Amino acid sequence: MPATPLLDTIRTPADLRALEHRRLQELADEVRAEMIEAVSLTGGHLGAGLGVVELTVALHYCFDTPRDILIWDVGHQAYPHKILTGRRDRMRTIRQGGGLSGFTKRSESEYDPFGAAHAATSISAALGFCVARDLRGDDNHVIAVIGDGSMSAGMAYEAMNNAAETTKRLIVVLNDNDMSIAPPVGGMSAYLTKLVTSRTYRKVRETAKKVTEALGAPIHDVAKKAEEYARTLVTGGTFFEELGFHYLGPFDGHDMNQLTRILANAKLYKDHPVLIHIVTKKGKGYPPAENAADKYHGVAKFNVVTGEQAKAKPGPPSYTKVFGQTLIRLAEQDDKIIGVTAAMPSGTGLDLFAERFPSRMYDVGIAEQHAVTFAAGLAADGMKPFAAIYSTFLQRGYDQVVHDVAIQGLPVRFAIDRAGLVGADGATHAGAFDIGYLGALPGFVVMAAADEAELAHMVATCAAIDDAPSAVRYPRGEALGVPIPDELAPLAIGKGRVVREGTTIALLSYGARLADALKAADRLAAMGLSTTVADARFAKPLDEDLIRRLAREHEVLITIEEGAVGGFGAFVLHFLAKEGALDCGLRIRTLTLPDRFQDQDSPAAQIAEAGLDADSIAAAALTALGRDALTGEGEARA
Ligand SMILES: Cc1ncc(C[n+]2csc(CCOP(=O)(O)OP(=O)(O)O)c2C)c(N)n1
Repeated sequence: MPATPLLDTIRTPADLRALEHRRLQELADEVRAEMIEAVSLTGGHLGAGLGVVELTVALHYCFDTPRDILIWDVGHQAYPHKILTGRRDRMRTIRQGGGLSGFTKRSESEYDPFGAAHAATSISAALGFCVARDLRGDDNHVIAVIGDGSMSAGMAYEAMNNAAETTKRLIVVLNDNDMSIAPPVGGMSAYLTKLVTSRTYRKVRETAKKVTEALGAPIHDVAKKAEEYARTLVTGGTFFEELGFHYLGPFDGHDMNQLTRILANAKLYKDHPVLIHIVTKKGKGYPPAENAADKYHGVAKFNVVTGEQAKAKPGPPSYTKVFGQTLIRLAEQDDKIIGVTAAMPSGTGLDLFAERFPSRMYDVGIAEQHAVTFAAGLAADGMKPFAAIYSTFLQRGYDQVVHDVAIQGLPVRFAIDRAGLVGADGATHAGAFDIGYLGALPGFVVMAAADEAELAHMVATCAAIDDAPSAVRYPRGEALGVPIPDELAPLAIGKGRVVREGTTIALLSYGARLADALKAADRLAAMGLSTTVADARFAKPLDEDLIRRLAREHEVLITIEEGAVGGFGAFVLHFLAKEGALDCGLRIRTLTLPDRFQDQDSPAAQIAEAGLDADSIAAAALTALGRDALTGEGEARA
């Protein structure tokens, strides 16, 4: 355990504010050590939090939280904030079942006024708090902290564009560590670098400060005037100024004196929103993180001394990797295939594609909406774009999926990773809704992979579909170890497959729950219940012949999917109702995720909680038959 004598005296930020200023850095050092120790035991987000330790201490020192509203963008950097806001004793439960969330969460603490996990929501939310305050006639401060990576997202600009005409008092801290998860991309990133590296700017700012000091102005006026001189003299106003912000910076975000001075100073601005540009180092203070290419953005458990992370047991590759490798195979035969990612090259497996085809891979930044319409443009001009986007992040681009892709029938291929429950990342990252939101769109081909060989075939199927949008969903994590065939044949569109023939019960699985459906069938067989297991493959178009047959020839039909209510099961029910097939007493049950947001837990515990493991599937079939869910006792109907 790190020695934490000062931190031991801090239960809430009020205790921190009672400290002498000269002790703040000492506290920051202890918070950093505590965070490294805690995350080494749990795994989680490390680099981003280490980079904002000084900022976190300074913010709680300068502002009266929770009365002053502090909103962290994404929330993955809020571990130091959690340590300082009464959650230190639960840090070792982070991202585990029943433990702290890995992000900010309203229900967790009054110091988390707004929850997050998706990027670039902080300025909009903060603006809402500002207006509520202004309408109430209150005088609390509102601060949003946003990273340079998140500044690549459209929402940040929508909010900044709207800020100055909406409130006079908002503080935005731009935490510029020149990193997203991967290196940041785009014009704004280049612009920020220019601001930071502009030596003339820095020099003039320093000179201006000295001049103002010499004139004997009070300390806060000194900083303010110095910035104004520097701005006028060198930049003539920045991009942020044009949007109506006072721009202050760039400052060293690890210099406690500078940070507390500038934050105190920012409180004085009452006529315009303020943007404070600080420069920090992702992974600061922990050499293994500072030196790693990814700055230890997200880590497994690790050895504090060496920084070495626990290795996953050798096993099958992840679905992500299978997708990346398959796309490379296909792209070798087809030079129209293009990879598109929204700031997630390694998360989507497109980093592999980028190594092989650097000129055919586009990282557009944290900009899912743009990624989708950019891909639509590519498709409209004859290319074959694969937009690889997590299910949860594609939600942000949904209007673009509808308006730019589906209505125009453009053959954009969507590779939907992290479909289904995602374990430690919890509800904000769960891929719960894509089956419903894509299956609702006319003309879309919507698939889910039951294993990695299926995924490879489905990616090949997407590549072959040139007259319609298509999508394939697949889960987080390791695949099943099923060999991937040498020949990748496109599947027959809208056709499922029967994996096991039976007579009494039909289990119709859509996607990666198939393995558990087969296990459930084994259990049922052991009770003498003959069970058919089918893999639907497609949620759209549905395999109507298969569904008709399963409904006609079995007493019970169970649909299984790792997605929200209103997905595959609903489509099957809708079809059967239309056919009148439900009028004859078919016993049908739809197994989906529960109709509530599930918190983080181990993947197996989440699946069991959702009632989608083998035992739950078997129990659902037994109950539908009127038998005991556990023992299977009771009589099946003749
Ligand atoms: C809408 C959305 N897309 C993608 C992500 C995945 N993601 C999480 S953090 C992150 C990088 C954020 O970079 P930055 O804001 O600079 O913060 P840093 O980690 O560098 O502190 C990304 C892309 C996300 N959270 N939300």
